[in-house]
Amino acid sequence: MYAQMVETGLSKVRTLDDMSPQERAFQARIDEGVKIEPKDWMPEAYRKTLVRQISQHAHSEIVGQLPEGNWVTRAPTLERKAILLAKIQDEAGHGLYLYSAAETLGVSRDALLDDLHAGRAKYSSIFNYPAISWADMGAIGWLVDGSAIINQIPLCRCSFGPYSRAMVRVCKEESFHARQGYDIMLALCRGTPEQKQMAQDALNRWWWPALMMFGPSDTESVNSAQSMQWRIKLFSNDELRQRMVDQTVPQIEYLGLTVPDPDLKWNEQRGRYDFGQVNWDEFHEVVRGNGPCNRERIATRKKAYDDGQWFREGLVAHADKHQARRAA
Ligand code: BYC
Repeated sequence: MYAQMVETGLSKVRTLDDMSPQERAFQARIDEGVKIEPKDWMPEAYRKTLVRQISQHAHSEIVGQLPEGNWVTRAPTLERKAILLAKIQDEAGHGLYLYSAAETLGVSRDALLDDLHAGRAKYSSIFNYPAISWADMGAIGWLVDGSAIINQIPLCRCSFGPYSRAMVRVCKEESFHARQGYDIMLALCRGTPEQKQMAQDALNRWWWPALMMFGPSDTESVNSAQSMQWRIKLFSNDELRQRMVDQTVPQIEYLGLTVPDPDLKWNEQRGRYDFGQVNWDEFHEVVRGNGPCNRERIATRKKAYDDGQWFREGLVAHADKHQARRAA
């Protein structure tokens, strides 16, 4: 198994017998559906798990701006450009809500960003793939944001208050993102044969990486059991991946495209699709930092951060000036 970046101090799921009275009371609140707020007592491992997941999620949002940023200057119409810009800007906002939610747990945004820039932090594997054609803007909105919605709608009900509230707004915006992606695909599929081929090519390249977004299979998912006990996760990785397939295949059929999976088959008994094996070797390589664009993504983020230093300093100087005036 590839390395865990954060040691939460837990090697197995804690049963009620393993817990102190305080931990038992905490688990009881979770089981009753009570939201945990930043000032409430919480087990250190719960706090660390949240910092890990929320910060990885925040990093994914801001690194996730990069593949689409590549197409802002080349969008085919002014309208498409305005929509794409708005979507990318939304992702920056999602990063902000999430870093803020992480900060309520006692970590600083600067420290989290240091980890990202130093390659110590994870972010979603999906953003290490290149966006090489305009059709990729359609596939990303539709499949990547579509997967994000499937993963994040349950998180609106997760046990940690600031994270769950951030997710409500994020999910509303993701719905617009997925819709605009599908709209691009629809336009291409109703266009010339070459345009439809572009759409098929984008689907072929983004389908499997999108399924990898849900994380390793349940048998390999080291964090799932404890996170589910704490209601940080509500559904398993495989369950959400299956929902993605079931929801998306009819949309692919409507576009008149082909699912790039020879093993995909409707299973009458289960009432769900059976589908082929994800290439987990590829997933692990990408998560280890060896995907097609990992180095480029981190270098671009670092440069954006360094280039923005003067602006952050300006903001702080402005805030200090106002504070001094108020104090005088
Ligand atoms: N890529 O035990 P597991 C978006 C890591 S943003 C990289 O199952 P967990 C969007 C995992 O972190 C998309 N790493 O972990 C943005 C863990 O490593 P550590 C991001 C992955 O946490 C802009 C290890 O593998 N969404 O959609 O229980 C534009 C073992 O996995 C990946 C979120 O972050 C991956 N795909 O479950 C458009 C949602 N998968 O930390 C769209 C919130 C797994 O032990 N996060 N790993 O070293 C989650 O729901 C969960 O963290 C995951 C993983 C389902 C992702």
